[in-house]
Amino acid sequence: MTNSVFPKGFLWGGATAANQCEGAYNVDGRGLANVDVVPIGEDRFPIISGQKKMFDFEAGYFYPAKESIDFYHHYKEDIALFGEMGFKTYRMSIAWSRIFPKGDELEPNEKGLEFYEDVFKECHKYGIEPLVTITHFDCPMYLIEHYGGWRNRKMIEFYERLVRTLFTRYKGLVKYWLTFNEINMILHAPFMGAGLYFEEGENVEETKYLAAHHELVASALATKIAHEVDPENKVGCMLAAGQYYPNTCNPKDYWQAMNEDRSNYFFIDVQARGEYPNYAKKQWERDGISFEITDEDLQLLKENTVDFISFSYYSSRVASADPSLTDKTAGNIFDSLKNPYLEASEWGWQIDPLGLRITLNTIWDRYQKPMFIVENGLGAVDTPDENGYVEDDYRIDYLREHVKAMNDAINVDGVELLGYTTWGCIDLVSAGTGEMKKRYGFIYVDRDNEGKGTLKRSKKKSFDWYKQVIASNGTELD
Ligand code: P53
Repeated sequence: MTNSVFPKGFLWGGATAANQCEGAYNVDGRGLANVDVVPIGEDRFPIISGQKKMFDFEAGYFYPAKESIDFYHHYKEDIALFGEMGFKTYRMSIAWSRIFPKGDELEPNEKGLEFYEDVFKECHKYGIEPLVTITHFDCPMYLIEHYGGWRNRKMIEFYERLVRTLFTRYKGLVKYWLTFNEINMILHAPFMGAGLYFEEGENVEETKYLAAHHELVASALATKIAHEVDPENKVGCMLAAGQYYPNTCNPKDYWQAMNEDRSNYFFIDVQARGEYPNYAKKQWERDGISFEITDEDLQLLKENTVDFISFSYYSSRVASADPSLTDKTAGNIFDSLKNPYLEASEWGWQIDPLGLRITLNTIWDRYQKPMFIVENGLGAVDTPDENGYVEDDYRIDYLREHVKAMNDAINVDGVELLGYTTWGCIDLVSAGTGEMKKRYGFIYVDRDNEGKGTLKRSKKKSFDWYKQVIASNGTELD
């Protein structure tokens, strides 16, 4: 590592998502959302991937998002702790169904708007700049039941109404916005990413790309409106990133890795460059995929590219052209072979700090737009003492190595990076598994997988470590 100098004004902070922390699923007029009705347990994956239908709560299941860590009623206490750590930014998301409970109303729910206004004001008290994900896997259930989710073009109109409301109401309070969390998730967990449940006989691939097109147009439209409402607004796209490595130097493996990467970068190619890439158009032709793309859509995409590129990074991935190789990594929504050079977390996610540097460089080379790492961290089992204190050296080690990799990418390689928000800065519900015990936080929350616990917050060892990292602007990592 060379001299550690992070840019002045580098935005250190942490990240959460509404459905994974707020709870209060039916409070103050909030409507039901897709993210509410995904239970913990073995049916979770079939449901979030649109294979099993669950449009409401059913007996015999536990739904962790209903209460989650009840950030809705604890936000003052939680933001005070973020302030104590010295956060410069806090990434959080809006629950769409708090603002428009059904999704197709003409007038917003004032109670929902007030809640986020209070949250933003609370952040500013501590000098914390909010970074707001407009949609983090959220979709009102009403829009899914009555319109079919993002497969319906009408969704663009409802989303437009949502963003116009947010940009207008929060002008001066928020300037960093992300349109869709992990937009490539639509291909892997389409019920979670786009409210898609597939009927029998439906062309799944075509529906996914149709819904993706609607999200991409909605994202461009949001970017346009954000800039019109306030030229200070900065809008980013958001990718679940992680470079694919070829399993061997066999050119066929390299080609496979390149194609896997393209299936993810496809989204950012559109959002950052403003056009559908030829490789995708050719692929659709070969697969017989076609759907309506209007001239107006193409113009919106072209004229409204994003200001910056944000992404989550947990791990790199491995691809092979040999279908007989089946030793895959566990518990991750993205397909990857195991990498024998890397250690793994308790959930089988492989740990690769250099992979973060590689990913940062690849994205920079491809787009030359400022980047923002908006998720990174280690999901682990924590064992608190009687005061709720956790000696989480494993988490500190993970984060330290990733901060070093980020430093190398900035100072050795010259990439442009705006900030870094660690995932789940306070313990929250896992998106992939619905568990509470897969913890990422600097702050421990007393709650378990069955929803038992006092919800009491306490600092882990990593709390003071991160505080020091921020205070020293990334120079003191030990
Ligand atoms: P959990 C899979 C692969 C990469 C990113 O994930 C993913 C997922 C979903 O599991 O999602 C992001 O909670 C997402 C967050 C999520 C976080 O990664 O499964 O944006 O909502 O919590 C970590 O450990």
